[in-house]
Amino acid sequence: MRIDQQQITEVNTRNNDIHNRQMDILKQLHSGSRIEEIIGKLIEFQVALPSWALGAGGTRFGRFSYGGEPGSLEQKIEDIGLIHQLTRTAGAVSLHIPWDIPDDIPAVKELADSLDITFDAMNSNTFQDQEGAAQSYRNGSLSSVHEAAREQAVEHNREVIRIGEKLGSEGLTVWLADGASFPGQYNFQTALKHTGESLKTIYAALPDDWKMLIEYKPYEPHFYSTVIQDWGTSLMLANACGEKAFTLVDLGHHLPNTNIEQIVATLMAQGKLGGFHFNDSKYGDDDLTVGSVKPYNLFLIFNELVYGMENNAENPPLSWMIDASHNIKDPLEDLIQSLEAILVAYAQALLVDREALSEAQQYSDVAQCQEILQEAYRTDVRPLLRESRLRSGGAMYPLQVYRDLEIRKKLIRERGLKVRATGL
Ligand code: RM4
Ligand code: MN
Ligand code: MN
Repeated sequence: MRIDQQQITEVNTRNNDIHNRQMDILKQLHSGSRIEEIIGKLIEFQVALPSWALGAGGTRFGRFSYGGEPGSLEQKIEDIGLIHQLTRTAGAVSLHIPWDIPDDIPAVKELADSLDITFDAMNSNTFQDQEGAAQSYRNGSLSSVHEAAREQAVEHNREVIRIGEKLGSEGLTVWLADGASFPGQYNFQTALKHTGESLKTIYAALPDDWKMLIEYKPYEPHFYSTVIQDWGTSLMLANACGEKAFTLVDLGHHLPNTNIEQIVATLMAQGKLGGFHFNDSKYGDDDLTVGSVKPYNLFLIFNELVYGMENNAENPPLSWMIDASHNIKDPLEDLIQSLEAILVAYAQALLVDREALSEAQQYSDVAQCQEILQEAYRTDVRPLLRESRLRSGGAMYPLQVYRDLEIRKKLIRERGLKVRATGL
């Protein structure tokens, strides 16, 4: 299903008066050229959507279908196409293998191309046993004491690279569920050593122009220890692999109140932040809609990301992905909201008067430092988002257009009420 571009243009022109006045005010408050620069950056910014995020959400206690779920990888890519058409920000998909193995690679590529969607980092999955697999990951994968299990997990990652190469992806994300549920269950040093060796073997199969992204997480699914528990462990493993290996920060993978913005700054200063997963949380890895609980925190993190992108030339361009669950919301609406929150935080961070901030820091004018940050955070930057979407052919009000055009109803008509998404 595609939206008629004409319908988007019609709604856009309906809202133009107020929008133009809002833009004028922003240009008066900040210089016109600065505003132009920010709009340019917003147009460029693209976030990958994971292939598993398009199906109905829920928790491990229950799953509530919304109807019209995508029944194939092709339909998932079509859904991303719809979001991208409305927002012009979702120009990439991040595949989870084996949940979404493409049957017909050239056809899937062609479809994605036609929707202006590229293939971002590939995600391997060694946290679930696959049907017919010789080895079980019950006792770990890359870290397992069982050599055969480690080998199978390494081979799976190699396979994911091979699929990704055919699709034009340039990255592999490794997230390990490996850990211990109880003290004494495994030897910390042995598990870490095995993991390091397994990662190096995978790294050896990494094409030259690829990045390997190593994710960390302090707990869950194991509740006593995880092998790659924090950014320090991830960085250490990445450094041991080589220059194509990087740390990936997932917002939900931290203990409460961790200073994530400082982690981002530290990694970027080392040129080692390679990927970023967006979500929000109140308690743990809640995977809530981006910006729904702690938008100021997201702004502070973006403030460091922007500083790093402007000052750390040695840090590669980041792979951005939404890694959230919509629970009881319509997935497409939820993803539109997440993209909006990401761009709001990005625009606010771009608006920070960095020169003034650096000067205030130089004089240790603490109150002024806070004023400068909050001045940017409290600016309503949404007109800038609308302007960037207007210029790139998207909808100024994506969620409103999605609802006005009754897209979910049409998807249900097309695919049925009781279909269940493949994968997760
Ligand atoms: C994990 C981790 C990975 C994601 C899986 C589904 O918690 O965040 O990035 O791919 O969930
Ligand atoms: Mn993640
Ligand atoms: Mn997670």
